[in-house]
Amino acid sequence: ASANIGVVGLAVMGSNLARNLASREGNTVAIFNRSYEKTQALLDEHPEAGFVPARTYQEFADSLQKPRTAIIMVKAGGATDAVIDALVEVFEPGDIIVDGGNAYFPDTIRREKAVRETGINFVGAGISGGEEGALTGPSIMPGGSDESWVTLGPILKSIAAIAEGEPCVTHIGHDGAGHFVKMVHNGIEYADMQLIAEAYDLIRRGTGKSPAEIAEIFAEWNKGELESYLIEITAEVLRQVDASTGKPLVDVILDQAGAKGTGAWTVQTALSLGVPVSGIAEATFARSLSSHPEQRAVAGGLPGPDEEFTVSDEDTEQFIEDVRLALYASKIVAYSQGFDEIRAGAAEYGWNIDLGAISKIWRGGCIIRAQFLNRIADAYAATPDLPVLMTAPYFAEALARGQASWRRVVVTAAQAGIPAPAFSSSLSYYDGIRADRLPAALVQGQRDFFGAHTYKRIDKPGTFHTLWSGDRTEIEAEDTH
Ligand code: NBP
Repeated sequence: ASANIGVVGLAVMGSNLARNLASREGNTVAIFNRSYEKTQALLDEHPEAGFVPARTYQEFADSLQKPRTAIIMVKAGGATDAVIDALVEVFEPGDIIVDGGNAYFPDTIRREKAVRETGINFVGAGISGGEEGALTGPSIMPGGSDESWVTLGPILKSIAAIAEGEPCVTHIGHDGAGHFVKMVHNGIEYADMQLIAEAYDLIRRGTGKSPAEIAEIFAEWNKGELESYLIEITAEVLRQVDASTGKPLVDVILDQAGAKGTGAWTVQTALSLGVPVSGIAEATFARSLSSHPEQRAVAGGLPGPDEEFTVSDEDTEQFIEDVRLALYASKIVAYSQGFDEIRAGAAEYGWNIDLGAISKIWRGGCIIRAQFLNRIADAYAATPDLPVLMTAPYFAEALARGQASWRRVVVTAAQAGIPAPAFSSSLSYYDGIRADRLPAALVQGQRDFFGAHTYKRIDKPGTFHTLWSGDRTEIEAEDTH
């Protein structure tokens, strides 16, 4: 046995992760892929990596020093189960199996429980950063046992991205905690992307600026508080000219956004936890709306506003600044909601999650990396049990500074007939959560009327019901919610 770490699954993510591991001091990497061609190709292309190839799972296990550590990077779902079953056959108690794919966290909880019964450790680790990150340094979100982390921690720290001197990996919590946090990361990513897209759309349709001109605006924004990987790549995409038509590339790309499901998982999970992640939900639904050409074709005939929307030259600068501030405020809401979901998930599943540590490991390697995450880390450092992230002084100030602009942008979008679901739902969330009183009181009244669901009063304890179909007097009732 000559390898200290192994990788199973050598498609783009696995081969890049294997190369990343091999490039670090002291690592010898065993590699295995179901079909041997991929193993051979990786050996041929990267002789410098010193990989130890295996043709069978048994050979793979034999090539690993004990306790064995292997990272699985295969297609999420049935393929992951197949590989786990095969590894369990050839591994021994004390060995560690890591699933680095995009698993749905309930699957990870199930797998961890099943594998633990064999004495083998199982760690579900979210890995973000795409193929580039896998090769040069991803952000890694491992769950699993404390015992596994002792062995795995140093290895993962050696391959993770570095942000401000710290590796972008931390032990998130037990069993499915890592994949849960990776899921919410992706949900936040959906919201961030949709907000940027809405900002672009408003500026383009309001001012008539070209994609290349808007690219310059985003590049400028990237020097300030919005600085982030997603803003940076947005400028790159908007600058790109299509070789075959000479048009801006963004104008020839079909306007139907795809999704691999992690946004939907984030929203489904939030619904069952009762956490309003409205920004992420709207971003996910916006992709769905875009991807129904048959509906859009018939709905295209529905009327919009009578007047055409144009921002005058003299108002252009203010309008763009308004959009920037609306984007920043909505982004704060989206992150606040995402962290709320992690907090609720931790409570539900019994994970001891350090929210500040999560914001730190997202500063590098992953798709939502941004300066902004330092502010989130500061907020949780000051108040670890902060109930609503956006109420931290730094964010509350930013929202106060941006809210007039934010409101103008949402009004403008509505009047102009430009969809801005993430901007407007974020603003509604902000106004909802800060409201003294909500019309939920009326909803409770309605529920009591048709279903005797009862209500509580503001002026005395107890649970009450009005005899709606009788004489409409109020009685004390059992609490049925
Ligand atoms: P894919 O998701 O395309 O999976 C291909 C790999 O799965 C191949 O190695 C294939 O082997 C293997 N595989 C399959 Br399919 N069924 C198998 C089975 N029954 N037994 C053993 N191996 C099997 O690869 P990828 O795009 O590199 O992604 C790997 C993982 O990383 C996925 O879970 C994905 O969701 C995740 N991912 C993450 C990011 C990110 O940014 N974090 C990006 C992309 C992907 P074969 O060669 O024999 O067919």
